[in-house]
Amino acid sequence: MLPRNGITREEIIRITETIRENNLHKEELNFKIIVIGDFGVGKTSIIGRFTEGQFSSHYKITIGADFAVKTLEWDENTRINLHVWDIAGHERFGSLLSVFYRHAVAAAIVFDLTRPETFESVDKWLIDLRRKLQLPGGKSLPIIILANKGDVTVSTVPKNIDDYCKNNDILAWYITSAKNDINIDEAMIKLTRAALANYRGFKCSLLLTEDIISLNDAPVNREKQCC
Ligand SMILES: Nc1nc2c(ncn2[C@@H]2O[C@H](COP(=O)(O)OP(=O)(O)O)[C@@H](O)[C@H]2O)c(=O)[nH]1
Ligand SMILES: [Mg+2]
Repeated sequence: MLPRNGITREEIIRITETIRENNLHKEELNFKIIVIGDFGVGKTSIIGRFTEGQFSSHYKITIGADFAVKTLEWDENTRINLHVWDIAGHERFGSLLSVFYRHAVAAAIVFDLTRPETFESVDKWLIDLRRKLQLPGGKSLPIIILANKGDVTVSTVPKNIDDYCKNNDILAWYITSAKNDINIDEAMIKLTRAALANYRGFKCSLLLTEDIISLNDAPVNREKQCC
């Protein structure tokens, strides 16, 4: 067989097969993460930065509910496809259709440091989110707050933001910049880690329930490792 760029066809097939085999054992998870907040705070830019590694200063209004996917090779056993959902011009109402929230496992609420009044809206978004999205098993939804456009100013960070997060069961908050790529990956990884812990905890409690049911059916001594 003729070599192509120095690699034979057989070698290409062998390498492809090795990659396929290496990946077969991986658990593949699909997580929906939603990004909410007022119009113009930088949601679409943050999602673009995280999923495409790009920033465009050309103003582009998001049309229709939209999402972008980013695949994370989380560890040697786990691949996570993050479906990051963007809202679609309904920001002005501060309330979204339940279908947008459905099956989400985590959320980022964004405000704009150059318009401190957008922090006031965070509460409105949080109320809408909690009203329309409950995780199975009563788990707490991982939520982070992103104080965006930190490249322009940080003097407007709300003084009460730590207390706000503590009092409202918010996982963490970050000063971000979609423009200068500050803290976006860190924030999204933190959110994903919490969603994964929830998911594993949920699977674990399902396994335990199965155990209880089957133990009731047929009491046998056995050990089962969970998570
Ligand atoms: N300086 C700066 N501008 C940003 C940043 N993120 C977004 N923008 C700009 O803010 C405007 C609104 O951003 P966009 O992502 O469309 O906001 P959305 O309505 O929340 O989706 C656009 O002109 C962006 O270029 C940032 O981190 N820094
Ligand atoms: Mg947008």
